[in-house]
Amino acid sequence: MKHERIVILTGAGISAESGISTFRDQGGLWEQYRLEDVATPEGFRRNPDTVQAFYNERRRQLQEGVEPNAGHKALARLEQHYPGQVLLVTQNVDDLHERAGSCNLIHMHGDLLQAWCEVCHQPSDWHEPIEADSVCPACGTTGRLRPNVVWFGEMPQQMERIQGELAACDLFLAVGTSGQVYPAAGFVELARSAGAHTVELNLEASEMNSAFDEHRHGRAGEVVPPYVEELLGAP
Ligand code: BV8
Repeated sequence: MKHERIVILTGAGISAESGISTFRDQGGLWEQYRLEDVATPEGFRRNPDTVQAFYNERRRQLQEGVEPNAGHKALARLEQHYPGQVLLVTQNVDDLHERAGSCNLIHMHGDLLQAWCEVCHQPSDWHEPIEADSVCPACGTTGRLRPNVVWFGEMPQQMERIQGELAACDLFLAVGTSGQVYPAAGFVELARSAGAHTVELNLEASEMNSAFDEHRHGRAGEVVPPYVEELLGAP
């Protein structure tokens, strides 16, 4: 087996063919909303109803006919059949990797289908809209729930574990990410300094394009499955 430990980073681009808006493409979320208003703690403090509505709408959409696509399924197939370790780190807050069958998975920017209580700091599964009078299932407090999502200026989740895995990997793949948001955009450099081979699978060259050894440009549903078959077929 050529590679013992594979780390995969995904971004919004892998969910685009499932009908979920990306952030920075034509018609993306940051064309409809100001990032500062809906994806920062300051924005939430200023206008909690606006932020809750932004995430309630995305949570609703996610549960209305959105399905994992061939890109998600190929990454799950790699985890299931590859003889080495495969860790999937996603910036996405949708549940499409889980629904495609990925298990060894980290949601570094949180999970749209969880709420987080500002009083007891516990996450809870949450598939409904979060309202001003929603009650925390863990501590019973009313009106202090927010989406369990990492906003700008907040620390992404499980960073120590991710950094340890990047320092030990020998293959790093980035799928469907523009490479504009840190610390995720810096992962390719950490992988390179660990001596890993690095591959970018994206619709077009990302901000971090020059940091990758190899590039497969195209839609995730078209470029990820054949690349996974190459990895599974390699001696
Ligand atoms: C942190 C929330 C420190 C959930 C997200 C000034 C002030 C404060 C902070 C900063 C600052 N300057 C820099 C920073 C750091 C900041 C940052 O990087 N800002 C950027 C904008 C410059 N980062 C942070 O704040 C992070 N935290 O630094 O904490 C700290 C330290 C100590 C203690 C406390 C704190 C937190 C970042 C997380 C923010 N939350 N999301 C949500 O609402 O979803 S980020 C958001 O962007 C999403 O998570 C998204 O995944 C992520 C990255 O975007 P992409 O996934 O790459 O999506 P994008 O649309 O950009 O690109 C899509 C790509 O797919 C494109 O390349 C496209 O070509 C491609 N594509 C499209 N279709 C397809 C396709 N590819 C394949 N197939 C297709 N069909």
